[in-house]
Amino acid sequence: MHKIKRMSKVTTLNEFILDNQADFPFATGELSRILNDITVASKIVSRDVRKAGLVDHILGAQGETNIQGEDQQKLDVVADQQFIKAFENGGEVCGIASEENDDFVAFTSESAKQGKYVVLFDPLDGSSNIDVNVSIGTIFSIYRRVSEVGTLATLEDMLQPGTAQVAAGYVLYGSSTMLVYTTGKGVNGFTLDPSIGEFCLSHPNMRMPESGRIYAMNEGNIDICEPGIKAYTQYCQSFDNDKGAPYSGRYIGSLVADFHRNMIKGGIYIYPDTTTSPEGRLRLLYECNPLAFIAEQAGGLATTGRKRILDIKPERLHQRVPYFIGSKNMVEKVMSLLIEHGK
Ligand code: AFP
Repeated sequence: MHKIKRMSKVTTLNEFILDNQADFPFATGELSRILNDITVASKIVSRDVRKAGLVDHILGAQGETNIQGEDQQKLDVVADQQFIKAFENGGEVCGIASEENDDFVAFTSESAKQGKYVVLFDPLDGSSNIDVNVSIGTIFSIYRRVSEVGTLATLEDMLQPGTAQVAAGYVLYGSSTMLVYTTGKGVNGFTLDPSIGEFCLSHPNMRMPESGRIYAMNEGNIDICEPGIKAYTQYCQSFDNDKGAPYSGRYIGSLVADFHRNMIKGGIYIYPDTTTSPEGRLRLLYECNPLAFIAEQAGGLATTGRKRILDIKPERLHQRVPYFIGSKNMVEKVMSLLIEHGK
């Protein structure tokens, strides 16, 4: 007799969000609806990302006019508009700030002014990888507004420290599309099943290994970094490190993809300040804070090399910071070498 193999139950992202709604701070269903809006927008962006090569090589390059005589827009602009539209129509969000736009946007409709949340996001990070078919991602961060409900969103709503985030996540458009998020109760990952168009729970309760043997850094910058960075890369390459053998260097140049790999395998991502970018390269609000929240929730660390990312009080929308994120022991090691070697 054949044994019937029991299939495990598939939990969709929507189901998961509803099941865990009671865990959210201020559980009224609004945050669930924002997460749902993000899900829908990211499915649309995922579809567009999958067509990127066709757009370039068959339908006409982005930024040009396609064969139907329509203007092709760059994918990062398309993604930006897609997310803004989702938030504007959703009714829970009173304003947004995006890496793509110089200024924040306060939604003006009466229903949006009643929204209690703001969302900060990078619609398509790693966009220089689009042309060469390498993974890219969306990163988002959700805060309660600090301004009065019923009014327009303000700059203060946007400039909150990372510790005030109520949810954060990323979507990775890789060999499959994944959405990973936290509401401060652990981290869960969902893979998009293209055949049914649903994100399904594939990585429950994600934990970042405490240590690893992968380091990700643009080493072309090594001579314009402070001496502690060189000391750390030499440590990574040495037989005298904690693993007794050289680590692997892996640098995709797409923060979401480098971070996601390190979340699963253990590792560190480094983007320090350099003499040419004295503040660092990555944006505190759109890239660093959301991933720092996720890293900490998964047992990892995120710092500027000297202090915790989530504690920084932002001064500007597009503020940049040096960034060290990943497995706890690895971030601590590089921080100790930065102190030992000085600026
Ligand atoms: P782009 O979106 O402009 O490609 O920037 C990507 C990014 O913010 C991050 O995802 C990469 O890790 C980092 O910049 C790459 O920077 P370098 O090209 O200087 O290594």
